[in-house]
Amino acid sequence: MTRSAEGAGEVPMEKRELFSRLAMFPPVFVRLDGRAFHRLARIRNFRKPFDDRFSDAMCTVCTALLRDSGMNPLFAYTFSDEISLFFDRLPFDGRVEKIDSVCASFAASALALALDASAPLAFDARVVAVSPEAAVEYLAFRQREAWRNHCNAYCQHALISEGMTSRQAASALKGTGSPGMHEMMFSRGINLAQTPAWERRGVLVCRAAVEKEGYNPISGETVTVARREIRVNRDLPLFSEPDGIALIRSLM
Ligand code: DGT
Ligand code: MG
Ligand code: MG
Repeated sequence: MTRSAEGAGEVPMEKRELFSRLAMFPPVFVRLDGRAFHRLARIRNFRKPFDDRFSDAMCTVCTALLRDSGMNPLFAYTFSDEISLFFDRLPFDGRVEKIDSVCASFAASALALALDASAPLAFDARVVAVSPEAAVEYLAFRQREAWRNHCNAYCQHALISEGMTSRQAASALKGTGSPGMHEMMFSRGINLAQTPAWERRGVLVCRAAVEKEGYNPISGETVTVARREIRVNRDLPLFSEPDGIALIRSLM
């Protein structure tokens, strides 16, 4: 056998796994985003501008990530086709490739089940290094994106309903800021400040302490036990305002 045919003899195979040891320290967010979900939305006929069944399915994915994935993120924030997972401790010794790939593949299979999908779907994943302070800023940043996405989705839908193609609608809206979009929809009878909160501000999925009545078979008494339950909050404050900041801090 020639030297070039042996090839790998020069560099041991395990050394070719260039990124497998790349690791992060907590706290971090892992952000997942649906791959080409414009196509999924078209194929599955998602309601426009917002489909509460799709949002419910994304919340089901968040719940599964918190409860069943074994990775134990502290909470999840979701809007549109994205999910941000907050980790105060990292699984897999913080190894980025492993965290990203397991989060994304777990989310994809959970969403496929939730939507009863007949074709595979995928998420991409990235890690975002934060500090506790930067975590609050990060969530405010994603929530601003949720608001922009919300205004854009309503305006796009309105213009397309009036006869524009999606390309024409996108170019008509280019450079129109949120106030302009607000006025555009107001003149069509929709107040963008009064649409459902989950459409404007996204949804938080977190654990909350609850007290449950239990029965102690040894003493025969009814006792109160503290449990942690997963809660889906569709009525969020602004993460840039004091009550939103307090809510996030209470989770961390
Ligand atoms: P990507 O992320 O670069 O692979 O490509 P996309 O197509 O996933 O683009 P992205 O993530 O910027 O936008 C999310 C898409 O998902 C966008 O086309 C609208 C769609 N989508 C998300 N939520 C809803 C919904 O509630 N209703 C409808 N009709 N579409 C939605
Ligand atoms: Mg996407
Ligand atoms: Mg997206």
